[in-house]
Amino acid sequence: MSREEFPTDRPAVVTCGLPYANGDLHIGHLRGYIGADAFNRALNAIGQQSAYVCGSDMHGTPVAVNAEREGVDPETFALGWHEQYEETFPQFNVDFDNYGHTHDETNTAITQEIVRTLDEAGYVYEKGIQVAYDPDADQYLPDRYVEGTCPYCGEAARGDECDEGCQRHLEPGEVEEPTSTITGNPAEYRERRHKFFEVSAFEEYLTEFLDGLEGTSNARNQPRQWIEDGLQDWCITRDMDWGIDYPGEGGEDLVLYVWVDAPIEYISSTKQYTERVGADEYDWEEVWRKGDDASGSEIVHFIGRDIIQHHTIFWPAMLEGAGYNAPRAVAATGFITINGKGLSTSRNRAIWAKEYLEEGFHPDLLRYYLTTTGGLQQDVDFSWDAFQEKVNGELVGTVGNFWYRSLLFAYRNYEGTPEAEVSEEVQSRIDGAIEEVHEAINDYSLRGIGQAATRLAQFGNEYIQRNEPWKLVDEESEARRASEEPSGDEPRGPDKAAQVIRDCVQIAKAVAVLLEPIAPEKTQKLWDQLGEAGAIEDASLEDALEAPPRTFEEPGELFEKLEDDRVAQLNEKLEQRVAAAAADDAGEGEETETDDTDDEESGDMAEIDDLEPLAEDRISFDDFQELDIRVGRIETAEGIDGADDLARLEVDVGFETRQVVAGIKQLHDLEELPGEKCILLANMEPAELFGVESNGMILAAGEEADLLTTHGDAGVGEKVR
Ligand code: B3M
Ligand code: ZN
Repeated sequence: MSREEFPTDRPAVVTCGLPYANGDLHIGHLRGYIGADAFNRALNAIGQQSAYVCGSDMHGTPVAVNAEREGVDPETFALGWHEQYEETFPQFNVDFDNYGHTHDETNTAITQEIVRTLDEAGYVYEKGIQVAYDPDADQYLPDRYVEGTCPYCGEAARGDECDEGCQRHLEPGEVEEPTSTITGNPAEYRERRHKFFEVSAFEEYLTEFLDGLEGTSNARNQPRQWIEDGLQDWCITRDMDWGIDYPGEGGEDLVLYVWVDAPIEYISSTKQYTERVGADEYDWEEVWRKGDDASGSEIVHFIGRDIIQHHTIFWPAMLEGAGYNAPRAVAATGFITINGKGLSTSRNRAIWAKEYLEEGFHPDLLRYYLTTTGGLQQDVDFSWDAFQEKVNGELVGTVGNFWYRSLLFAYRNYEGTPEAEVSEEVQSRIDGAIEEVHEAINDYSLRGIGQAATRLAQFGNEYIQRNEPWKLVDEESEARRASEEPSGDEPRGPDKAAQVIRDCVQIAKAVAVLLEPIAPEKTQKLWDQLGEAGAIEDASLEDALEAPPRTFEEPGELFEKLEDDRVAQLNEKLEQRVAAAAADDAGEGEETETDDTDDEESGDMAEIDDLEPLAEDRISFDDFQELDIRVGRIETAEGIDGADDLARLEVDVGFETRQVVAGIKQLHDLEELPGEKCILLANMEPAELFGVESNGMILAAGEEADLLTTHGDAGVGEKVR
């Protein structure tokens, strides 16, 4: 089913996964909030009515565990963080139309109403299950109170999520070798009665829903696999005090699982927005309530790729069961790595929101970096060096340079916008850029939006260079001195100069209009410099073609170069911070992360006589660099019919999934491989084996084809260097 393109005449809502109100915000969070904010601004710019709503996620063990650690009750603890987030987001120009939280009255009421509706419709049932219990702490161990091993991929996992491995949601009792995070003791199991939501009843609905779902491809493909594997019903209650009370009978001592009320905040927050501005301006029910209009909703969710299952299985099933509209799109973004390594808050390997601002950097620089470095699905690496390159190259060198030189020239020679018509060439180039933004929006490509603007500025620089208006202006004064008009058919001198500068001013304005979703504050400054009235965020993309005011003041430069010594300083600070955290860790003698391997000796030394001698010939570092070796994750593995040794693998390499043929059929239990990380030579020439194309080579060692892997936090898609 293909949907009517944006803009449509129905109101849209853009949301972003709710931050748990449990700690400082960092660059990993910001990627999502900034991205969704930019998308919402872009929708507005093309005339799509849209609201951007979100809220703090106050419940669940992520909050309770951290509150307990601080010795504060969870409500006070969560509210404290909530208030901080409310202050922090605007500092990054993240402009929510409503920012609520899951513990408020609106969300409590809507959550309980939805659960009651599901119950009345027969989708909720009670069942006895084994729940982890810590006898020493005399406490049940929901979710983050228990850790163990993922039954699907074997990675270390939390009670309700395989956060280090396959990212699956885990049901109570599923995690293997469970230990209590309170005492470190092995958990016992006890029988408890809990409420279940019958997700399995929605198999057909969800299959169809996924076929029509827009956004990133991972948000369609992963859940398809989960459906194929068989949908499990979902336990929606927990043995805790902190949360929203289960509203029906038989659940008096239970609260709802945090993942029930968290997404419902998307609805609640939209409702609060309507309550503030009035239904005439924005009607939340038109967005969320299922009406007669079968053409679907304009609900767009931005989320992290670790919570796809919640948004594409549980959530649409709940919405459908309770009579609400399902999302039009789920855009699942990749993670942020820092200097090529996984972001780790406990290792202090992160760029904190506060820290970034305290360093004195403008929020729009980070907005630009995070939205235009890599596609949505890709993991994006942040390093101060890459940040510097992007800022100096694209923002200072291309956009800022073009803005400043064209406006300054216009100001000095014409005191503003020269009186001339915009040339056809420039008019159609701007039209093209506007079209690119439309396409990017409909592809959910933030990078596409940013690139449309930056490329237009690039064109502006080339245009000014090619037409050399400074020479034309000189010709004007020479001509005046010689009191003769320049000859030739083409207008030369003053007319031509005015024409070129008129074009440049228009391009400068258009770049600002196009870039506004990503750099709202900097583009507002350019808007002011052009003498435009009002807010650039209220401008529509078409305004890019409207003439700026005739006169304006002397412009100033809007971007500042980031110097090498500053970057060196920032790098050092970050290194020291990470080292200090590691030292603390070692001092305490306890692991704070689960991804460290233990010291167990495995893989003994091979017999020297059996080894291939070391190569005599050396290769250069450049030669090595030519090998594009990546961390991958095996998605599927199956034998190739007719070939004794060969297996066909599908390997996720971050940007795409590669089909690879490997001689491991006899040597590995193929069913065990999905979910395993592997190392892949990605730029191996493609080859065909038994009629199957192999597009890469899995690296293995030894007679048994021991598959190479990584043991730390290197993410999928990362380059081996
Ligand atoms: N609070 C944070 C996360 O898992 C979680 C998101 C809720 S979105 C409804 O990324
Ligand atoms: Zn797993």
